[in-house]
Amino acid sequence: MELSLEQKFQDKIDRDERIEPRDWMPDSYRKTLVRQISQHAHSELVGMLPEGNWISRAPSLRRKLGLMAKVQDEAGHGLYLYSAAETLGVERDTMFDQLHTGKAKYSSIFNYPTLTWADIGAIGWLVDGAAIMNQVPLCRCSYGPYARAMVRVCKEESFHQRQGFEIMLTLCNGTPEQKAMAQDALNRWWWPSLMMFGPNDAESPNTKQSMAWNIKRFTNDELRQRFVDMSVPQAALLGINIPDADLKLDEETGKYSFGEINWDEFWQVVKGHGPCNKDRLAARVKAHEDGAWVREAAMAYAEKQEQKKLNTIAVKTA
Ligand code: BYC
Repeated sequence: MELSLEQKFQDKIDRDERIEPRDWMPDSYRKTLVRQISQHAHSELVGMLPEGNWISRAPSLRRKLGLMAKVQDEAGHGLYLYSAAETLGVERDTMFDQLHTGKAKYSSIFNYPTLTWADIGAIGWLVDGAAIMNQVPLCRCSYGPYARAMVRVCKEESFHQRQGFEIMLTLCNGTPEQKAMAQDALNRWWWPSLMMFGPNDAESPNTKQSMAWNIKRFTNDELRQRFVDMSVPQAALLGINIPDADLKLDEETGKYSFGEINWDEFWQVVKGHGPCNKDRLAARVKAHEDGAWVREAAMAYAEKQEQKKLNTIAVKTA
């Protein structure tokens, strides 16, 4: 019996093989990937903003260079991810329009303010830490271009995470005021970092299908739990306290149980009503508009090169 295209596709997924851009795929698989990859790309771009505004205020030249390199890396991640999404047939300008008009989602985490230098440490340690936990499994995602992009992204993210932890360690080994600043940053970034993993599994409409397609390899709650288990000993090493009175080690499982996340806050932020949503979007739109001349110059240069090539061919064939 001839297998349907859908059956052949699912068999390939079940054999843990990669799907490539020219392979047949169900519309719903394509749509899910465009949704996830474009949201991920937007997160990288918007993610540059909370850190970018500390470049001019970094406490030393060395810190400034490190932070500048990190922010540039995030721009690169955005580019790999937009390119991966484009292989699914969606135009980059369409994705930008969706971001700039507020129709597209991006990670809730970037709608919180960066009030002190310690926030830059906390973002590297916790936000990049959460990003790696979520993204390492995506290196095994069934869609080839996304999985391959994630390999490089994860290498760079793990460097960012170490850089952030080192900033926290320096502050925690510094003056009492510096240690207090690190504690304050942990207090403000802990819960939003847990929210990055998305709603609880019971409230996550996309997880089941994304796992059946090998896009996601673990559920939101599984990854969140791993993140908590990884971070608790790191906070102990820093000598600062995780702001959760319900955090408790289960001796039998070796896992930490933790308090209830404020899901109302999460959905408010996702729906555009977080502390910085409006500022982030305005800054992003301004950056896009200010960069118009660069895109125009690049297009003019590409057209000139193309014309030169055509002229050379014309001369050769004359
Ligand atoms: N913020 O059914 P669910 C980074 C949405 S790290 C906003 O569980 P899914 C970086 C979700 O989109 C951050 N929205 O969805 C780090 C869905 O809405 P739609 C980016 C969220 O897709 C350092 C609805 O809630 N990382 O880039 O199965 C520096 C229901 O959720 C959030 C990625 O994007 C949230 N936190 O799972 C710079 C990783 N959580 O689309 C940059 C790739 C959920 O149905 N993405 N929503 O309207 C993923 O792994 C998955 O998409 C998620 C959500 C785990 C995030």
